[in-house]
Amino acid sequence: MEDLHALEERMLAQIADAGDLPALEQARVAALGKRSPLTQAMKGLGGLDVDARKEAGVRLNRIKRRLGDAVEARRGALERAALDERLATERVDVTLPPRPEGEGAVHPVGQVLDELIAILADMGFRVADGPDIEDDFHNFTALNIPPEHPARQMHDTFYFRADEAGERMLLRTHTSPVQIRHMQAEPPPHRIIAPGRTYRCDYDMTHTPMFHQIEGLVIDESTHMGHLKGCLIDLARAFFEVDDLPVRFRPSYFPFTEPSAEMDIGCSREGGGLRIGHGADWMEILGCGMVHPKVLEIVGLDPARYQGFAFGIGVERPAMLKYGIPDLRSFFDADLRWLRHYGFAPFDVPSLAAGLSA
Ligand code: 2NL
Repeated sequence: MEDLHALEERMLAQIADAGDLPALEQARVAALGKRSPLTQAMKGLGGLDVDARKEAGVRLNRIKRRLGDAVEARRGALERAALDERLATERVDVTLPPRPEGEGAVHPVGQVLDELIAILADMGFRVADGPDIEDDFHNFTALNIPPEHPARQMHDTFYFRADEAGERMLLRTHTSPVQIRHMQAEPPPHRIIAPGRTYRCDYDMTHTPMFHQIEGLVIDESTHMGHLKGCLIDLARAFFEVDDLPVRFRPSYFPFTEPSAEMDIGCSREGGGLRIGHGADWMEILGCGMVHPKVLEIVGLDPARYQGFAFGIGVERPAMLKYGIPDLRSFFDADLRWLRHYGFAPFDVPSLAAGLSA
């Protein structure tokens, strides 16, 4: 067997000479691998008598440890050298122009939703949400809409197939079920808005099967119709940015409010164009009313103690009016040229103050 000392020196020299990581790996295998003289010598220990085995074992293990340490030290040095080399040669040119990045735009529906939410949030409403797929109870029954009501007919509501128990789920026809769920889950007082998608099986010049709505709900022990009017007048004036916007409330009917009303805003239709805020004509923009006692009872509130108002606003029509978009159906064509034309820059929602100051 080669002299152990000479073997160690030879292996250490090979390790120190390794110029890169593959060469170092070769040196490691030669020094410590299965077929290396060192490993072979360790295998031969079994043939020695006890004292000789002990002494040789100690020597061989010491050499093995020193060779292992030398490999790791060399590896560290090579890696550091490689990093220094990269740092010295690679440079980031901070003067290069940025890569062009496609810029998106906010859809007018999203913009108008954000504007309405910002105004209502400033008044103290909180945003609530809920599922698009609803059950009959939350979409109809809880809102005092009886089974024979026309809104329940197949041609208005998108129904899913009935389950084993015979229950048919549906796509919500308004966001009212969000408010029903909120009243069931939380104690009064309530002051929430429910913005979101709604669905009705209808498609023509002025209807799309999916559209957007914001509903609002205020329930406590003293809110009355005066609060409803003040809130909705402020909302319309802030949204359309006309301080003296003429408004009127007309009696109406909804199963879930009593009394019910529709709110119109003043406009003019002279010369084919439509102008909001001035003129002799009226345009309907929302429905509202005092929450029906039956609805309060269904969600477990005592109508002798609690009362309040609710309203529902379609989003697409105010968006068309405010931003001069002529065709409702174009909203959902997913045409990028249309979006580039009518879209908004992100983070550009005027606050209530900005709206009123216009
Ligand atoms: C419309 C009319 C309206 C409501 C929605 C409502 C919700 C609950 C209770 C009572 Cl939980 N009412 N919502 C009330 C009146 C009118 O919407 O024409 N929307 C576009």
